[in-house]
Amino acid sequence: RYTLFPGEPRWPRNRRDLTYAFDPKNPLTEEVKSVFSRAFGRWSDVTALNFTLSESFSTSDITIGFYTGDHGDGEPFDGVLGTLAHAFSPPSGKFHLDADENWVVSGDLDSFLSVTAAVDLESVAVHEIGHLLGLGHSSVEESIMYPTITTGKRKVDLTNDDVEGIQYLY
Ligand code: TQI
Ligand code: ZN
Repeated sequence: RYTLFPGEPRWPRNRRDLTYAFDPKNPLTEEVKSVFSRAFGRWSDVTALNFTLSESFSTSDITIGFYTGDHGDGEPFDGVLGTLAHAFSPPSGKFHLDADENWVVSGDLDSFLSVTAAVDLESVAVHEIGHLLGLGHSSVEESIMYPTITTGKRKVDLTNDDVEGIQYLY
């Protein structure tokens, strides 16, 4: 079953259009940006929420960046594997990814086979966006919010459990 954070934090009712922006300190390719767009789309498909890419990092609801090691929020990254990314509950909007991971963007099987400790970016993004929106971890093994991911595997489809959780909140 899905869980929520203590106090059930969520984005307020009058904020159904949320903006997201990428840290201009690490320029990303259009291909990488499109992975995040798809990941947001999986959640907007099942809620009244809309996510729009903004050019303004300082004023966006959700801010996304890739960082290494200690990046100033008291939760340092740890190199390859271990912590892959973290996101904070509403209304923080902070979504940080460990730049030291071997992120796989295209998602095809060959890229997993040829990359050591490959981590699928879209799978992690869908999970972290769940946290950004207020979902904790789920006990349902197939769910996006289950607290384990297998390296070299892709898990991007919301399960009924994920949908029930997000539709409870929004
Ligand atoms: N990052 C953890 C996570 O997102 C951070 C975390 C630990 C956390 N406990 C939490 C966040 C409680 C919110 C609430 O779960 S991680 C997975 C998964 C991570 C883990 O780098 O370990 C995914 C990132 F679920 F597969 F284990 C992405 Cl998909
Ligand atoms: Zn998690």
